[in-house]
Amino acid sequence: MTTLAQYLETHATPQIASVITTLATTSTAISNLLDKGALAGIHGEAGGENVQGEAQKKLDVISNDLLLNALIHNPNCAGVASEELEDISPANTDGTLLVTFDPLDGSSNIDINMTVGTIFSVLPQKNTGNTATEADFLQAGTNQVAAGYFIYGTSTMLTLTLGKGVAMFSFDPLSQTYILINDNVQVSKTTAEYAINASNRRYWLAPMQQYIEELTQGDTGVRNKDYNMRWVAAMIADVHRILIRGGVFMYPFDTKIAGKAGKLRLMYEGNPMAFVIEQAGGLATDGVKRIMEYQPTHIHQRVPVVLGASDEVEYVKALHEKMG
Ligand code: AFP
Repeated sequence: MTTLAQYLETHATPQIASVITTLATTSTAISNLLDKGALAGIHGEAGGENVQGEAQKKLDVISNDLLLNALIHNPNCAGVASEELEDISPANTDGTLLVTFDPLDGSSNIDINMTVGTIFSVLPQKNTGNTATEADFLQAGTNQVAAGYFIYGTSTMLTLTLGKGVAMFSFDPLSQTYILINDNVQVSKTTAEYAINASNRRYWLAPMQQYIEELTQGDTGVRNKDYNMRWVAAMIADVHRILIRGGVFMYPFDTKIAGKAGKLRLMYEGNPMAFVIEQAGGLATDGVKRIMEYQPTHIHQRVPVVLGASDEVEYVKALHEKMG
């Protein structure tokens, strides 16, 4: 049995290991709160809105505070950016790493006792010695040195990439440690399963409408295959399923809200998940362009997402190129 601590000792720099350990320790506190559920008084709305204009759940706020507080006390962490907070939080000027996180992805699932998770991305701080600013965070996803997610499902798990493949860990409640269960997670090149919120169909661009139309034609249609659909409304869970049994996940460009390129956030969801999926052999684009090559202009910027099985992601790209 390999524990997370043992894995980090041989695969990560001491600085990255320390930050991942802080994230892992905090994830167990979040997981414990989720286990207590309604008994811990954590269900329901917190009463405010986050920077994205979304109603905050109590547990969104608690998870955000737990992660923020733990990370800013880690000497290796130079700054933190959270999906829930308007501004970045500078931490230790001597720190060499910046951390971005979505404290509780899929938070609408909390009250219905369904899967949620914490997504994180670790970037290098190039301005060590100075107080971190938003500009320090505006790095392309290709600069990430670590990324992954904690999934609070029927069991709590960690999926982690340090840029050399993807490892999956399962939390053992007895020893209170994460145990390695797969050190070489791979996304299958082909699939017959897709994930998309189809209620947004009328807002999609023509190539995405065409793609989903083809997938729903079944084995007598253009794709000669019976496709199945799944949607958990929590990106971590949909991505986790793809890592386990394959698939393609999409939150494409839509015209639902003027000026917003889809729903998902580049720095808290798009980049970390793209890093994980690519490291597992899949692809992650905005439909055409590689997500990790976006040069961010704002920490809360949105990005259309098409990720997972490379054959499908390539097919979507070809449709966009053909149909314009
Ligand atoms: P919340 O964390 O605000 O619930 O949003 C989750 C999410 O960003 C992503 O994890 C899901 O894939 C997506 O939104 C679900 O969106 P729909 O509301 O369109 O189903």
